[in-house]
Order: sequence, then structure tokens, then C-alpha cells
Amino acid sequence: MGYKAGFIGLIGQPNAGKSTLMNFLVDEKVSIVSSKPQTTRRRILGIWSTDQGQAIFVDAPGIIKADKGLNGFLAQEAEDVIASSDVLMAVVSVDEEKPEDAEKVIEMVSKSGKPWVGVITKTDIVEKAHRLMILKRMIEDKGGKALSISVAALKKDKEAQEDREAMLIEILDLLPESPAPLYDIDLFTNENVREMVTEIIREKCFESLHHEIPYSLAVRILKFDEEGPLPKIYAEIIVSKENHKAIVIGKEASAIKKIGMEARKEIEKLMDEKIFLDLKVACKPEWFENKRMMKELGYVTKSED
Ligand SMILES: Nc1nc2c(ncn2[C@@H]2O[C@H](COP(=O)(O)OP(=O)(O)OP(=O)(O)O)[C@@H](O)[C@H]2O)c(=O)[nH]1
Ligand SMILES: [Mg+2]
Repeated sequence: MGYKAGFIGLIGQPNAGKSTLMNFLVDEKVSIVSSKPQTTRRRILGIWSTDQGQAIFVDAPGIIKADKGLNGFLAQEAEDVIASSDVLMAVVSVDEEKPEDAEKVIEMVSKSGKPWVGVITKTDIVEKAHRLMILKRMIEDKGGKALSISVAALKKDKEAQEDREAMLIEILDLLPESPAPLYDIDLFTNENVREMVTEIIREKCFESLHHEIPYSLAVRILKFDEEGPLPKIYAEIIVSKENHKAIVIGKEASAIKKIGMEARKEIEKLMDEKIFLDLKVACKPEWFENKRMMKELGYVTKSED
């Protein structure tokens, strides 16, 4: 087998475990994860390189139907990932609310005409274990190979590592031949530190805030000052309604302090040094209806770029 390289799109319903799976496969925290659906907002690349080839995973937002605003962007982004990948992974969870939703994903991926595999996630949820066989059959009925991943996606034991390697080799085999790697083999993502910091802050907001707030919130870096021994990062949490500001800040600033502390710890891990993080909250009414704001926040599809 010659050297292989290409893009593998992860396609699934919101919350199916796509980002968790990609992080597990590339063995790095590249894409943010939360217990709420619609966490991932734009494609994030996770890169795995070996002597035999390079697998570039494309984590996409979950499949949703919408044509405008932020949701319209999410729907378009997932579609673009299907169109631009070499290989697809239909990611279906045993924990899906409606099993028909898994079928929709499998149908969509199999209809693409591209090589694909089905990956069944969350198989550690014992009360849903009976779904494993149903999903496996759904995948095989559409001509796909069914792979499953348990809590493996969250664990680092030997068995999980073996599952991981087996899955990677299976995927590499489906990729096109390539004369050379497509990205530097030392990279595990194409995201820069600034983008990763923005996403880490957004992840902490997703877990700490409830109802509609995380869905109408965005984060941007105002200043990234790397001079001196303690890098200083000034970021802004953008909400769409004035009354959301007080909620994000919390009583005696308790909510924003918690978000800031959790984000700082993770950013320090990423940058491998102590940092100073300053978070502000600003209201930009209906920012997701504003093309310029959407572009500034990175929510712009390739075709609009
Ligand atoms: N029990 C269990 N939970 C999992 C597993 N994989 C992911 N999860 C959890 O499922 C939730 C959603 O995971 P994500 O990886 O964010 O899902 P996603 O498909 O990327 O979601 P969106 O970005 O919103 O489309 C998180 O709370 C994860 O911790 C698994 O194998 N077992
Ligand atoms: Mg995700």
C-alpha cells in the first residue's frame, strides 16, 4: 500500500459524540465537547500522521435543518463537510433520542457515494445496549462497515488504545493515495492558539450556562499580549440580549468567575505556562443576524469566504 492522505468528515446528529471521537482518534483535545447539543459550530481539523499516511478528521456541527442565522450556518457547514471530504464517518449513538435520527445520518452518508464507515458511540450506556445490534444492522443494510466505540472514547486503557489503532488503520485504508502528507506531520490540528483559546472559553460557557444562553453566545479575543513572562489574554463573551449579561456574570460575578477559572486552567495546559485571563461580557443584539459579526467570529462558510 502506497502513502495515503485525505479528509474524513464526521457526520452525525448533534450530541452524538463526534468531537469526543475525534479527540480520541487524534489523542489530543482539539475540539470542544459538552453535554449539550450543537456545541461544535464550525469545522475543526484533527490530524493523525503515521509512516503509512495522514488521516485528517473534520469534526462538523451536528446535522440540523435550518436556513438562516447561526443555525443556517451550522446546517450549511455540515453539508459542506460531506461534500468536501474524501471519506465519511456516520457517527451514531446508542443514546439517540429517536433511532430514526440515526437512520437519517446513515442514509445521508451512504448516499454521498463516498467510501464510508459507521461508528456507533456510547456503547457503555448499558440500558441502551440493545440498540447496538439495531444500529449495526442499519449500517450494514446500507452497505457500510460498522465499527463501535465504547466509553473507549473517554478512557485511555490498553483495550481502548487497541480499538483506536484498529479504527485508524481501517480508515487509512479508505483514503486516496497521496505523494506526500497534506499537513506538517508534527501538527495535530490546523487551529491556532487564539482559535483554541476562544473555543475553550466557549466550552466552559456551554457547560455553565443553561436554556437558550449558550446557543446565542459567542466569544472573541480582544487582545492577546504575549510580551513578558505572563501572557495576558483579554476576551469578550458576546450575548444577544441585555438580560443575558447579568446571567453570564452571575450573583456577585460567581458565574463568570467560574467560567474564567475553568478556562484559564485549560488554556494554561494548552500553552504550557501560566496566563492571565480577563473576561468581559458585551451585548450585541442579534449578532447572528449580522453578516459582518458572523464573519468576524469565524462563522462563515467556505463559499461565502
Ligand atoms: N457515556 C458516554 N458518553 C459519551 C461518549 N462519547 C461522548 N460522550 C458524551 O456525549 C456528550 C456529547 O459529546 P460531543 O463529543 O460534544 O458530541 P458532538 O457529536 O460533537 O456534539 P455537537 O458538537 O453538539 O454536534 C458529551 O457529554 C460527551 O462527554 C461515550 O462513548 N460514552
Ligand atoms: Mg461536537
